[in-house]
Amino acid sequence: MALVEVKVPDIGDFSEVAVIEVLVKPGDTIKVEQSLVTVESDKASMEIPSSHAGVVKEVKVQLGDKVSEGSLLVLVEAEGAAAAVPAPAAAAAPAAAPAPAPAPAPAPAPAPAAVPASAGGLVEVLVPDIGDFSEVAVIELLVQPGATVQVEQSLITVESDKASMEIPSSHAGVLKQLFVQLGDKVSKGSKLALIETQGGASAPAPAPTPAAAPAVAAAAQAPAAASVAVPAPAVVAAHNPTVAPSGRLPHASPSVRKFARELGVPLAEVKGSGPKGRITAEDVQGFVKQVMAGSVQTVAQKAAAPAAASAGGAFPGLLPWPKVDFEKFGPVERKEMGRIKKISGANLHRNWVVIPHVTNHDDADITELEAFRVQLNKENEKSGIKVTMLAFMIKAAVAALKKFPEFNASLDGQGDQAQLVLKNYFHIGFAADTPNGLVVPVIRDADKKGIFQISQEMSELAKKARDGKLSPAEMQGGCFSISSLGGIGGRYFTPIINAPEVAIMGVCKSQIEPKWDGKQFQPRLMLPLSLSWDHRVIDGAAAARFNVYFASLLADFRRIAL
Ligand code: CAO
Repeated sequence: MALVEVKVPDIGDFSEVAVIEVLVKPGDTIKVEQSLVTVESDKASMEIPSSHAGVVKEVKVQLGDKVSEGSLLVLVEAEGAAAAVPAPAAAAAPAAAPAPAPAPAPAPAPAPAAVPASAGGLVEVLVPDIGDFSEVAVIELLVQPGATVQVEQSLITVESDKASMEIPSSHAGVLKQLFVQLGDKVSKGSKLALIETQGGASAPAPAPTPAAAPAVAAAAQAPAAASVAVPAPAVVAAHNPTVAPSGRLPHASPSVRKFARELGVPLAEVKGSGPKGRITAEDVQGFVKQVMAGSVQTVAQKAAAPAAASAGGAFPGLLPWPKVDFEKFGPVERKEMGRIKKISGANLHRNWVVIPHVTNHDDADITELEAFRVQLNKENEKSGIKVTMLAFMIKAAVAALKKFPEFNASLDGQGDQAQLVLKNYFHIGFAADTPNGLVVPVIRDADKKGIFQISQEMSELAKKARDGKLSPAEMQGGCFSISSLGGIGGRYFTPIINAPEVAIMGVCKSQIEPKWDGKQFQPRLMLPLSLSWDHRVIDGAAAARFNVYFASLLADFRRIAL
């Protein structure tokens, strides 16, 4: 075993390039060709591979350091290596290693190449000499047919596992045809584009820039593995397959972009946490986790959602949504859906599809409670506050949530990442029917409020809701919701859980029903209850107990105090 200094090899005219990623740490076992650091200039990003296999003893550079050819990167205890320290570029590892050529100048590197295609001013642009790289993948098309391009304007981006580069146009003119598509593999001489040159005459291909020429020469002599793994990069990290929604271009090293591509991650949508917003492998992983947890949707998912919903595309095998020419059957009129309906509709749809709902039905005997409520309202007529049955139900819900804490919870994350968030506060939402659609205002800290205060707040929030004046804050933070159709009618229904809550109580119109007391039938005022619950969090037995307890509180409200 011997200590070997691994240095920055010949990277062409690049010097004083910043280290933007350190990819190894002391103790790591590395292989020949394994990338050690990523460096970046304003024109290129490249990973510098190791010339030796072994164990990293010391990393001699830090993020932000500027390095040039010959800069010491790491000390490696090389496997079976001789004590000699290899020269940066010449210290080649196995000749078979597919080492590309050293990088050239910061100028757009691959010298544009072209051949006249015809006498009519049409020229074919070819992939120029890009060093030892061949069969590199086209990852980005930067122009479309019909576009006017300038000499040196980048036409496509190609990428290997170690570097990315843009291929510039050799001619100015109108792009008539692109011969490549995303994913195609190209090499030196591959036909790239057909350009109608300005003025109609076929312009000669510009000579390779002086900067690029040495690169070609260097490529020819390139020692194998130990040298830099970048041929003739033009602009790299500053460009990526897609432009971010913000218009900014995602910023990531070739390996990170490769990683993102393998996972199908749209890099343009990933927020970079590195210097200058650079996207790291951890950022890509974090993005995947968020998408899997459902807390983030990709642009493509968002775009696909309406189509999928209407076409049944989200559920393979489902028939597409029927497309009917309604006018054929009679006169119709079309109406835009209101904003609230659209928002609540989308939320309800997601909740219904995502949450495994089960609904338990029960009845509460509210004979005494209703009599008490009527009496209270009579006594307090002058106060202007009308006590509603819903206010009692909100208090009963608080008591039941205290007794069954898993109902006062939310799921955070999915699969083996999932956690149950148990809440130590009691904010109760109630569904309010408004001319614009359904909204759910929230009574905060209902555990700390009395029946009168809750009744008053409810009436104020319900009025605000009907007037369209509820603020978003007044609809947030709910732990559990109650949806009362009692003022309208009906027997039972299946309320949809208001995510991220895990249960909702639906109540319908109370009615006098004959109830057997053991000796005879008694007329009792019965309130129908429909409790929907999330089966990922709650079991059927717990739901039945919750309903029984809730009903027992309404049947004898003194139990609340127990
Ligand atoms: N059984 C019998 N009568 C009931 C009752 C019940 N469960 N609940 C309320 N009532 C009575 C009230 O006592 C009141 O009668 P009076 O006028 O004689 O006093 C009348 O019905 C109207 O009550 P209300 O509905 O105005 O008041 P509320 O406190 O019960 O409800 C609110 C307030 C905002 C929840 C309600 O107006 C509302 O919007 N409900 C619809 C909720 C909804 O759309 N849910 C469906 C969601 S799923 O799509």
